[in-house]
Amino acid sequence: MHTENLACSKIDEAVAAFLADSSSLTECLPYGNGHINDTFLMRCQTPENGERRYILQRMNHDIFKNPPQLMENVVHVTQYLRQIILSQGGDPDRETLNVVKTADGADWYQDSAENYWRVFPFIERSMCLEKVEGEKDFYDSAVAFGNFQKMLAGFPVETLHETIPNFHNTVSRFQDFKKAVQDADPERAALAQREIAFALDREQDTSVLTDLLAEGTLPLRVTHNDTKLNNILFDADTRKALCIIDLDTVMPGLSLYDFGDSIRFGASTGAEDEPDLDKVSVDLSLFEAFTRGYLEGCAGSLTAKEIEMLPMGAKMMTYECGIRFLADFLTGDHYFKVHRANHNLDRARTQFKLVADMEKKWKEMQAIVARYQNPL
Ligand code: ADP
Ligand code: GN1
Ligand code: MG
Repeated sequence: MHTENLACSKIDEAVAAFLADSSSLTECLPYGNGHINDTFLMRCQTPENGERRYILQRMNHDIFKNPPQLMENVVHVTQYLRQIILSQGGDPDRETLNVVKTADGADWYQDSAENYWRVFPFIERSMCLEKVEGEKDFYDSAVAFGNFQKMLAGFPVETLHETIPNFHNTVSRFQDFKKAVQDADPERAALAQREIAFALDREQDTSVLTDLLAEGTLPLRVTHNDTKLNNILFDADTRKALCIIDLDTVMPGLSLYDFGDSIRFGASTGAEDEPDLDKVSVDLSLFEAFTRGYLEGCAGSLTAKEIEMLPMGAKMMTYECGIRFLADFLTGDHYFKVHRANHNLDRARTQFKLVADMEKKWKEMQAIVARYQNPL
């Protein structure tokens, strides 16, 4: 077995907990580009000499404080989706994640170093895009995220645990950011002076969504909350959106969170960590494609106020992600995985460049949304 580069020593224990016969494992290597969990691709030989692949993940329990509760959400949500997909004649083995049990019948495994592990079947003949390659892909992802929310509209929301409290509460994120500025490493703070000022200047925006939620103007729904493009798998044969993954943050939330988080990642002309800011701007054609797809996927379930606020959702999710990256940079990169010096600062810069560009293109973004709100 190849176990090159394995991030944690107890992985063998985890593999043994999930596989009836550990000797069937032929390879286990780090996989994917997630910023949070440690993800591995396991290849196993079947008794018929075929191959079966699985995703093995060590859940990040610094971030997700209660992995058993998180897994209860994931099991509950995937079983619910499975029933809906079946009732619609779909293929639940490909259109939703499925949790693989340990040999003891549990949904997760805790190793002797207190790491929490889980396994999903690898969804074969699928692909994960790290960047939008065309309007059609982005539109498809929008329909899928809208449809995901629609499928979960009847989910018993009171049974969901809050896996990260205040995840998209921008007011509370701003408080955390200000604390990070106070506690910042001085050299890092000096490098990020302009970005800190940019973020502080926009304090008055931070309560827009929380106020509308508190006064009941925007409805609470079951949302995904982490709708970036690499949290969706596309069918490799048809290139259609196939399966929404990374269900760790499925929680009550605003539709604007899902819309906005997709826009901040997918409607940018540059990568999330592009160091050359000249390459980073909001592509309005992509913004329009996503708006069209998301409203189609939600199939009439969004209120007029939600639709009107879509541009604000995009701006606030981009700003919020920017202050999260910047806070992490200032305090030593403990949250998001980093792969080079100043990586989180580069990420924060792209988010703020996008916020500034949205402010410039605000009227156009509103006009695009209005066209879909009042179709001719
Ligand atoms: P993180 O929370 O760290 O972002 P994800 O759950 O998103 O972790 O997984 C990381 C990557 O692994 C995904 O972006 C995707 O490429 C891949 N992946 C995750 N689950 C599956 C699966 N069941 N089948 C195929 N690929 C998967
Ligand atoms: C993280 O897990 P991943 O890589 O899909 C983060 C999101 C951020 C995103 C930025 C649980 O998403 O909130 O928007 O990075 N997830 C968590 O790329 O914090
Ligand atoms: Mg992910």
